[in-house]
This record gives sequence, C-alpha cells and structure tokens, in this order.
Amino acid sequence: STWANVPQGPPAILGITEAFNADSFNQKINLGVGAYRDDKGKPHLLPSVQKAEKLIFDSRLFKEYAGITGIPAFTKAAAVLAYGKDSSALDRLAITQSISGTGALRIGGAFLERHYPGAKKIYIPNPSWANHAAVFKDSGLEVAKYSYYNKDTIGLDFEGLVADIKAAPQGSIFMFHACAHNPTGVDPTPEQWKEIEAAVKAQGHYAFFDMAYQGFASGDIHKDAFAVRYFVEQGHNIALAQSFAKNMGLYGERIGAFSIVCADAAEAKRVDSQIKILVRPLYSNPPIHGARIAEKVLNTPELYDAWLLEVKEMADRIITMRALLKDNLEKLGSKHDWSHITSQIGMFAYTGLTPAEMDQLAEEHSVYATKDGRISVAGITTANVGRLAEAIFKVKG
Ligand code: PLP
Ligand code: TYF
Repeated sequence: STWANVPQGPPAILGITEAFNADSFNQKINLGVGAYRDDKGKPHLLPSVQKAEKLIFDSRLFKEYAGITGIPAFTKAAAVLAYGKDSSALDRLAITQSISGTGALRIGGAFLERHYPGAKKIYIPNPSWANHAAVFKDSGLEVAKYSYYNKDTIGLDFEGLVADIKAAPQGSIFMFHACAHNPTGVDPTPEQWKEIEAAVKAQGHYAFFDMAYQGFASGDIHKDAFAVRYFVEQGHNIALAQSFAKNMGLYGERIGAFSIVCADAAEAKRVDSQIKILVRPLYSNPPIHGARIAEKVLNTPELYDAWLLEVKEMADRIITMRALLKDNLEKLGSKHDWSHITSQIGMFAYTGLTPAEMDQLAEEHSVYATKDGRISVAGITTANVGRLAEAIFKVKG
C-alpha cells in the first residue's frame, strides 16, 4: 500500500503512562510526565482559574477569531509577567500568543531559521527537555549541545558550561532554561547567571530563553524570571518562550507566548509583521479560551493576587515532598548523599539512578518514571513517599 514503507516510530514519554495504566498493583506510583498533582495524587484546578472561567462563561463572549498573534490583552499581560512591569523591553517587544510553550519554541525556531543573520544552529543544554532538539530540528535549525550537567556531583557543570559558551563561534544562538531546568532540576545561581551573561556578551551570542515554569521553581514569579530580566537589563535583545501550562494548570488549553525584544518600536513592528507571516500558514490564528482565562487571571487584581498564592502553594508542596523523600531515605539508613533532591528545583528531581535501576523500580516496585532517572516530584504525596523511599532504597541502597 501507499504507506507500506512507513517505519514504526518509538513510543514517546506517554509510553510511561501506558505502562503505569497496565499495572494492576493498587499502590503503583506514576512519576513520569511533568504535571502537577495535589497531595491526594489528583490533577489540580486552580481556584483563580475556575473563577476566571466562570466570569468568562457568564459574559457569554462570542467565539470570533482572534488576530494572527492572539488576544492583545493576553500578550500584554504575559509580557509584563515575564519582563516585569517597568521593563524597558515592553515598548520594543514583538509578541505573539502561541500553542503553549512548545508552539512558542517552534515559532522561535522558525523565526531564527528564516531571519537570524548568523549561523542557523542552536545550542541547547546537555541534557535538555526531550522535545527541544526535535522542535528546533523540525524548524530547520541545526542543533548542538553545551555542557550543563555533572553526573559526578549530580549538579551544574558550571566550568564546562562557560567553556562551551566561550568555545562556540561568535554570534551563536544559545537556548537557556530560564528556571527549573527540565530534566535535571539544576539551575545556575544568580551569580552564575551573571558570569554566563558576561560570557554570552563577550562572544556576541544570541540568547533564547525557554520559561515553562515561572513561579513553579521558587514560588516567586519575580525570582524565577531573574535570568530573563537580567539579560534584558544587560542589553540582550533576547527571544522568549512562555508557557501557562504549569503555573496556571492550563496544560490542555495550550496557552503560551513567544516574544522578541527589539532595538526599538520600529524594529518591533517589522519583526511582528514577519511573525505574522510565519504564523498564518501554520494555523491562521490561535485558540481563544486559554488566552481569555490567563488574561482574566493576570488582569483582574483579586484573581492575580489569589493566583500568586496558588502558584506558591504548588511550588511549596513540591519543595516539601523533596524534603520528605530525602528524610525517608535517610531514615531507612541509605548511605547515599541525597542532598541533591532538596537542592534541585522545580517539577523534577534527577535522582542519579541508572536506566537499569529505573527498570527495576518499575518492574519490582511499580514506580514509573523516565529511564534517565528523572522523577516528577509533583507525583509524590504524603501517602506514597514512604513506599517510594523504600523502593529507591531497595534498588540503590
Ligand atoms: N519547555 C520545557 C522545558 C518544558 O518542560 C515543557 C513541558 O512542560 C515545555 C517547554 C512546553 O510545554 P507546553 O507546550 O505544554 O507549554
Ligand atoms: O517533561 C515533561 O514531562 C513535561 C510534560 O511533549 C511534557 O514537560 C512532556 C512531553 C511533551 C509535552 C509536555
């Protein structure tokens, strides 16, 4: 037949959920995909988001198309959230609504491929979110990796990172995770970001930030935006991908934004026109519901204040689960140093477990996570942390 030669592709991350679903053990634990769960292990609807949805429903808005770059009240508010309300970037920003963070990265990749004046090659950290390389390759960019993670310290390879920035040809494109690095949970400190910025500037590199977890790392949306805002303050006209999947719990609504800081308003207008030319043949214009929700939360003072507390609650629960997991492992008498579990930040902990040990966790203990040793801390609860620690202890000692 026509498609007889189409080869079978490998299963994606969702394969973990399939294996989890097929397991009949009633105390099985799913720490695979990065989605927040409450302490009962259930998906979480934020009260501020529910209130915003009710306001939207009650106002019986029409379902007319948004413009190509989305709902302006949303993109304006998203820009303020990321760059800060007093940022110099706001008056010289080209911004478009996007199909969540993935769509923002894809528009960014396509824009760089078409318009970046230097080499069409993007450096991403090693390791990085599994989809980064695919998104940028499919955008037509060449993908290279820079040193990021030191498996001996289960921490940042800062020397390697700075050396790779310095070794890359002048004017290279570097992609950074703004906060809560996925999959390692290892972020540079503010002092390290300052050195990274200096190295990027010295080489004339271009910085593209992926901020999928603003608020989720520290619980403070400003603290989590430090790197983005610092680079802008130092004169970098960065590109930025934002997602509201995690921090508003809007995963399936697919709401995000892509922006480019420009030299001035006139440049921003030209860049905006080219973003529109890119977006139109992709999907004409973006979906409206998630944008309306996020806009309502960000632009209604009571909802915004409530949301800030709700983001902090989610971040704090994750931080508490990290401490509980480490305590439980130590109480069991584990001789390993588990301090990385609490020093890492965001949705994920990089345990240092090998692929074989991760297989053993799944097969013998019904604990499911990715083979690279990453566990989604958001899937840990006060009820399952004890059994999880025992399982890790039995596998690792
Ligand atoms: N970037 C990183 C680092 C991520 O972990 C994710 C996934 O959560 C995304 C981008 C994009 O996610 P989404 O497309 O759901 O916003
Ligand atoms: O890394 C994760 O688990 C999250 C969720 O295509 C995710 O970032 C995973 C894969 C994907 C989209 C989101």
